[in-house]
Amino acid sequence: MPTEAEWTAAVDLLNATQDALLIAHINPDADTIGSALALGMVLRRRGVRVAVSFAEPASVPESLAGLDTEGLLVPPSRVSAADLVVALDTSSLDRLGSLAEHMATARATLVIDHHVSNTFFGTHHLVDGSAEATVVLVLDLLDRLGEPVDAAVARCLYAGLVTDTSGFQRATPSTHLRAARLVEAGVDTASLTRSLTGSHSFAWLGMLSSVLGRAVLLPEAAGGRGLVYTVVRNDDVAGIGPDEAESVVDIVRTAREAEVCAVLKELRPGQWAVSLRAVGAVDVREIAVSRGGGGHRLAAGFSVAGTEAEAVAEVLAAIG
Ligand SMILES: [Mn+2]
Repeated sequence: MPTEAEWTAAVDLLNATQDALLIAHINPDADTIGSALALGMVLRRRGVRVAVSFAEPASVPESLAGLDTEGLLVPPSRVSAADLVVALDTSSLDRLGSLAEHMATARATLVIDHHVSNTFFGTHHLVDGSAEATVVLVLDLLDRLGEPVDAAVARCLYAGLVTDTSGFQRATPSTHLRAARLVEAGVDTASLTRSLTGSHSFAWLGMLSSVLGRAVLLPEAAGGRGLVYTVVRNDDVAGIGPDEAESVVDIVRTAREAEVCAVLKELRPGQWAVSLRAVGAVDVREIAVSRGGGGHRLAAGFSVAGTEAEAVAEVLAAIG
């Protein structure tokens, strides 16, 4: 949890800035984009020059595009040096991709994050590994800045909250209370949740059919707790966009016979992103960290290189 001195220092930084660059992590999710846009909207209302960006991929995932109601997102090539750089939901410098260079030239850098693996790579930090989402820290920061939360800001914060808690399954009472505040501020929860996680192109159904058809259950794996895994090949997602594969893991993990779930997604030939999920006792963050990745106890990921068979073998070896 941040100390009072860290909160005060962050508030002082934001009160002093005229020029802020807010950076989300590569392959952005709703927590990092929602955090950056919410803080960006509030700073712009104060007259601060604000840009929000992320290094890759080239465009914002369709499910998140609707959060940028004020046009704050800027492509990385159009980002210029800023007085204050804020990194959101980002555990280490490499997760900023090519935008990491702006951390070196800023007068001050503030890291706002909830990953327990955070490497404290800024000049200032608001890091709480027990927070369910980075948006929780941003909301508390807005309160300390004395800024009201309007409907547009609340929408961005709610987006991070509902996704990082898997639809509030993992939310504490205080997080439910924060969510209630956001709903009171005017979030249309049904339409927002549908655009974030509840709607897909028709072609997504075909992709899902192929990918689920090759799912494998290994009841003896993960120390006898069971593993279910599948592979998303490049041609499975042809024409529907790679971020549409993000939801596969949430379906595969519903298999009752397995406490651990893995989905291998082919980013480009020979390069795989592995998403891990767990219920119960298995700490998938430990598994991911052992292979150079990271995440949280019940949701983590890492990368592997090689053919499909090699990638699967490495994942099976990592899980045990
Ligand atoms: Mn997060």
